[in-house]
Amino acid sequence: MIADKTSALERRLEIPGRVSFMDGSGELPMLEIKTEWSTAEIYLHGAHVTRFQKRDEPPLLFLSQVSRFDKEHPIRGGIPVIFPWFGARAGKPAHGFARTTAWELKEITSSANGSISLRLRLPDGPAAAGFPPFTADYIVTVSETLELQLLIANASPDKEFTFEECLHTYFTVGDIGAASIVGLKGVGYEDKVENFAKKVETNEAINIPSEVDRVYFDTTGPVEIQDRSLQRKIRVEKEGSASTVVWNPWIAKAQQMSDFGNEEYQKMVCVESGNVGKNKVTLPPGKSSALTVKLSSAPFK
Ligand code: TA6
Repeated sequence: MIADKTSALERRLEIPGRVSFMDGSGELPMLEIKTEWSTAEIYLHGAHVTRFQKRDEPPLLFLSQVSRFDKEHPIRGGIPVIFPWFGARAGKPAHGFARTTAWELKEITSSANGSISLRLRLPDGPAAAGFPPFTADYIVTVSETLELQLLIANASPDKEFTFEECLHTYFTVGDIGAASIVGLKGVGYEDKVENFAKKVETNEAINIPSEVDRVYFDTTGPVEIQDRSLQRKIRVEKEGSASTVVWNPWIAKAQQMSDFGNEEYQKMVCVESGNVGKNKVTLPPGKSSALTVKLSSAPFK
């Protein structure tokens, strides 16, 4: 039952009718946030936003129907928080430990403009061994848009802190064959599907006709997902981020992933905002960084 898993502090943070604690899937603690425009769901496990849905719109975020919901595994879909490394790392879990750690809820703010903000903190733990002391806070603001801010501070008096970070967002599309990504023309990228071959994007509108797994570097501009099937465009604006990752596993990879449905590749695309690879962050002692992403949507014909 949720009662025994929710601390008195967390209970005190609830806002009747707007922010409620409940048992999510797998009995993992989850917060449901309701605003006049939208509903959102966030798990303490991985500080993972799994749902953002505006009134009269399909969900903005894709969540796999066969995702695992347990303390050991990341949730498949929504917005995994990738930190302090991106991708594979020898002897370590892929994409860091933040997405499989239970974050602490520190604060809930209800603003006069009707938005709700949550601040969560990544607790210290053995997984962080080998890194200088740091703090990682995540602020999620729900309104007509969804805003996310990952704040990293190097608490070391004398050591640099180098890390990668990425908000690995899974977006819903009506039909991957009728969706395009705009905003990356002329940007250099590494194509993981072709053994990290270095390329430059030549397309104004990127279509997804097969497996796509690309890291675009040195790009700070907005990206738009144009969905002709749902007649919706999703805008990804960001600050403090120099990398954009575009991913769709397509058929073969979908079949290899036990927590992803074989046909689900048709209904999602990841457009991720972060600082990875050559864009990784190095913070001097005592310094901090902010990765900010704002997600919005509008009709698209
Ligand atoms: O962000 C793209 C990517 O790095 C892909 O290479 C693919 O592995 C994807 O992330 C999912 O990774 P995961 O560890 O969640 O299965």
